[in-house]
Amino acid sequence: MSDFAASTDFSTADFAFMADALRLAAQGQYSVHPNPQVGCVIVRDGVVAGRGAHLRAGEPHAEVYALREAGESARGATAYVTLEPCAHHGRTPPCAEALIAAGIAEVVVAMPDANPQVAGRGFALLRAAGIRVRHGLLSAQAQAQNPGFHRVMAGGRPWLRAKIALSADGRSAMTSGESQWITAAPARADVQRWRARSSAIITGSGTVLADDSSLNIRPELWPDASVLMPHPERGVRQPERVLLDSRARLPLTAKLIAANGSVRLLHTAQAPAERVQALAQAGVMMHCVAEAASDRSASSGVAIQAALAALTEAGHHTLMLEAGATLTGAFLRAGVVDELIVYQAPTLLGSSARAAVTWPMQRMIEQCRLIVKDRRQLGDDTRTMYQCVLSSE
Ligand code: AOF
Ligand code: ZN
Repeated sequence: MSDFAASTDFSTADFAFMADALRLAAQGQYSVHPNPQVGCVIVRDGVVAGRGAHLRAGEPHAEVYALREAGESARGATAYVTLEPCAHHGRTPPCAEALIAAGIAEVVVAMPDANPQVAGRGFALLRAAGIRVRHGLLSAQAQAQNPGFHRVMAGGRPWLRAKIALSADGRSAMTSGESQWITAAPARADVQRWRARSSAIITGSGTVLADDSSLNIRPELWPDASVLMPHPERGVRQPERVLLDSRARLPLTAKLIAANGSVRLLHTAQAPAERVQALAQAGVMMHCVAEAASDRSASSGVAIQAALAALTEAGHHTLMLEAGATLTGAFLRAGVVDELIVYQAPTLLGSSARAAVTWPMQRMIEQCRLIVKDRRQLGDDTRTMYQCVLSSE
């Protein structure tokens, strides 16, 4: 971590330039995973000389684009960056060195980078080169832009959003499991955006066997994709699809396998070796993880904590759960859901239809209260974003 305290002496102009850098960072929200969204603004004599955003892992960082645009004006200028400039040779060379080489006089940072490869080294490099460094400007906003990245880098678990779709009477599928479609096109387009903001989409074998869903991003369902996505002509980044399937029952003919993008299957020692081998040959990344200790049916047999550990190990920090009632209930009860996205449609599915979340409760004291973060209308459907207070840090 940084070895010096956050500053408090920021001017109105500092706030405005950092707000601009945060807006730039958001350009990477659909494309940058597994890297964080980062933005940079270079200001010389009160005038913006260069702006940059990190858009894709493996491509230049925000500072590099901003320095390129600033050219000679970078000499003696101030750089506003939403994350501590990196000090390591990763997929790209260190930004701290690039800022030094360009003759930047001052660097203002929103928040330190907890990535152990950076963690204070970026600040140290800059200061050793005689650059004035201040940090802590709009840090809460920068933190909220990459909650999963920051928590994983600090040794925590990925950020997890669970999505459910409900009828007006709170049901999410018929007894047969049939659930297509409850919500209409605007809500389904919104789901596409949440998928695109995730590094992986998790589902359970029950859902895939019932719906044969591909769970990938289809820009044709997403009318504003070309506006919101940088370089749409380069195609969308497909989040990894993750299947919790203890017995590796996924058919080789499943759309999940045929669709664009990679698939990871987490199974347990219960899975027959020949199924594991056949799926691996079909290109599915196979992982054997621990079995849930009790209540096996609740999580397809795969232990949720073990699944999250495997996904963290694989580099994921922002996950979306799109599963049936059993798996959604198991994740909620495990306290690992950070946000619950509920789409509700103006329709009644009747009293024999299924609940969205399997979580047997007997008494009012057991209820799981949620905090409403946002509620809006999407066509005739509503979307409510809930914060799960139960989620354990
Ligand atoms: C910055 N500016 O714009 C970003 C940073 O694999 P690499 O080389 O892309 O490095 C990724 C790491 O660099 C990432 O985990 C994070 O610590 C940092 N990201 N740093 O100075 C940027 N995107
Ligand atoms: Zn960098």
